[in-house]
Amino acid sequence: MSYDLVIYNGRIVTASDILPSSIYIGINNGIIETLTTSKLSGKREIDAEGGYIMPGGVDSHVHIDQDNAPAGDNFESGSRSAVAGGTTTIIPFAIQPKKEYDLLKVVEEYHQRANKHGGSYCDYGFHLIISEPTPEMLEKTFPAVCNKEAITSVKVYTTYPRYKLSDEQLLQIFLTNRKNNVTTMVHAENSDIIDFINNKLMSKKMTDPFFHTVSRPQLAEDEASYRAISLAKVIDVPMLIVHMSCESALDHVKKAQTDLLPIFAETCPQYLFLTGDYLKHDCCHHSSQGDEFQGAKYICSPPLRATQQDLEAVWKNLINGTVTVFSSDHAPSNYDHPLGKKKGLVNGIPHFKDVPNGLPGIETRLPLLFCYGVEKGRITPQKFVELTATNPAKLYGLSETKGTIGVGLDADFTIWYPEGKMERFSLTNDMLHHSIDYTPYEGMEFTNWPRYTILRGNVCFDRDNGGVVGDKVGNYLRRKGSVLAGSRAKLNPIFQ
Ligand code: DUC
Ligand code: ZN
Ligand code: ZN
Repeated sequence: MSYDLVIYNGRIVTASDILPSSIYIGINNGIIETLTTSKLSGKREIDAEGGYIMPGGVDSHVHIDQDNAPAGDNFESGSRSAVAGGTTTIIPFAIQPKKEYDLLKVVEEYHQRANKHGGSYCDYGFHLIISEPTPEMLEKTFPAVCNKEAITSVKVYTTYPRYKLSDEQLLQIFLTNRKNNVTTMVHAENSDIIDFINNKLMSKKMTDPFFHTVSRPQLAEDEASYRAISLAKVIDVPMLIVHMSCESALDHVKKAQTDLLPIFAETCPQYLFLTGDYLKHDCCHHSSQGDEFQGAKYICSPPLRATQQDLEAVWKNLINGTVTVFSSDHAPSNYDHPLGKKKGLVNGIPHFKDVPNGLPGIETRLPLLFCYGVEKGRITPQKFVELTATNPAKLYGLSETKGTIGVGLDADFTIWYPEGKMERFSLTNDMLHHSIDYTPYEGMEFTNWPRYTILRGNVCFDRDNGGVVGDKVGNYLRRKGSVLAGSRAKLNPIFQ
């Protein structure tokens, strides 16, 4: 029997095991049909030459074609960059604009955005962002859209005037999500602390990009994380705190997990690799000296933390199991663009508050963690797979098709170079496939990179033979409920 694609001579990695390189993977119609030690033949055969064969990356937190980032990536460039970095599934956000209560219309709009330039290079789903919950909407339109679109996760904010919800609204959302088997993602930063400090900074004309880090202290994340956990505990509902950046906030998650609460944590590359120094105008990493606004390139929220010890604390929580998923939080804006980062520079005066928030990182997420985590011996290949593919697939209801390597699952793979095969290099932005004019990781050294990315049996990235070679064949993913949280005790009758 001949397969559409056969992959062999690589070490298959799952979240639990590394299999011997004698195994052949037989793929037909985009599905893994066989894993066997018998030799297989296929229309196309890929010799992994001893390199790791991992499940395609699942990036469960990316921002694409959002209104608040008009100088960011669209689905074409964002998904192209994803596959060039080993990611085969992304979950961007569909955002409820204020005063729009027809959530079906909201999601329809994002479907149109996804299809605008001929579709996506990788598979994708949507999380909903709820910015204005009304009782009517939560009772009727919300379950309707979750059902129709098979959406099983919602992000909410404790900060930003445009998105911020009160504690009572958060409880309402938690309860609604529990009833609809939807996972809640929370952006946890105390808004009043931030506003208070911001006003002080403004009055003292301390508006350089660096003051962004001062305006959002660790305590703001710490307090809001603890509060979000407390509110989720009232309802006994699964919750993930997104983009966690500091030890004290992660300690709250760790304690909740020890108490067997269904509380999960996400962190992102920027909180492992970058400190607040990058926001300083005289930072030695800035490419063109003399441009004093370049720190704006590193404005994201929560902000980059101050010290190397802060980064180490996040690494520690990634290794010890507190962190559940490692996402990019790809939220890019071009730097040299009037609606991009430079929106915060008016008549030569910097205003960090007006700089669009977020960093590009969809393509560098996996290579960074592979090179500096796996290859440096800080995490095992299995842990890498768990954080970057298996757990996000389980948490967001994709594990019947994505996130691991097994018979019957989608044939999504990232194949890495075997040791010593790839020439190490220093990253420059022109190597990347996003439509952004910088990378925060410029100049960093990479000892490996995805050699092939394969989506449902189609090679979509072949680094040595054409780069992005796939078509925009990405499918919209209908998702199931999370399988990470397990079942909950009966809902408190007063909440029925
Ligand atoms: N939250 C995100 O999730 N991404 C970018 C900025 C933000 O506040
Ligand atoms: Zn956020
Ligand atoms: Zn984000």
